[in-house]
Amino acid sequence: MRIDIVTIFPEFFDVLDISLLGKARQAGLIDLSVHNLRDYTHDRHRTVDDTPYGGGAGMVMKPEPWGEAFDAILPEAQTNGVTEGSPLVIFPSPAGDVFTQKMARELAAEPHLAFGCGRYEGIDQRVFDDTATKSRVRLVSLGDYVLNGGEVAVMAMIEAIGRLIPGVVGNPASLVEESHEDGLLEYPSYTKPARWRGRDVPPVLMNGNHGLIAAWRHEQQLERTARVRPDLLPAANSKE
Ligand code: 6GU
Repeated sequence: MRIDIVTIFPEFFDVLDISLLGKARQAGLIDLSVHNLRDYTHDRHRTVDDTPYGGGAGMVMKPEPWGEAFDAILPEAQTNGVTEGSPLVIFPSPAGDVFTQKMARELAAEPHLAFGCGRYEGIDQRVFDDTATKSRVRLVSLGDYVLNGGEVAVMAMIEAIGRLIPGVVGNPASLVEESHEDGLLEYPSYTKPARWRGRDVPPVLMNGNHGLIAAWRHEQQLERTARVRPDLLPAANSKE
């Protein structure tokens, strides 16, 4: 998968050199490029923002650097326009569709994602409208709270998407058994020692009966989900 990120803080993404995603990049499974939005400005101060038309607090990101950045990064979108195969451009925004494991799975199947990280009070609306004439565009939110900019949101999305790309996670079975993959929260896990600070590992996990263990784990998942996230239960019952 190819991933492009446009940001005024390219250093934010230095951590993508390490850990699982760093290995995936070295292995050629993820081709990731980070672009500095200020490289697409032409004034001495490399200005990316200005005051809002109509007034109001804060600054708005100017359209011109964004337009030039996407023209440079998405040449195929420039020529072909919006097609099935055009790159998917994602703008992190509290005004977007909420990011879920289901969305992560859909995005992991895309050959080319481009992320535009906004800062300040937002990006001039015409950037979304213009980009949408050349490529598929989606606004995506992490949830109902406010971040200062899209960088941390994009980092979270890339981590969730990247680990679903075939080959990135060494043991694909570990993807199946985690929270949200079956619509339920994960069951509790234990390792050695069998007794720690007076607490025993549940005996069912020690008896080698895999049917009983699976049933206990499923029960734990249901109990935990009902207690912590009852909103997930109807979706889990009507599984895709
Ligand atoms: Cl995707 N961006 C920003 N700036 N704030 C957010 C968000 C995204 N998701 C939740 N809050």
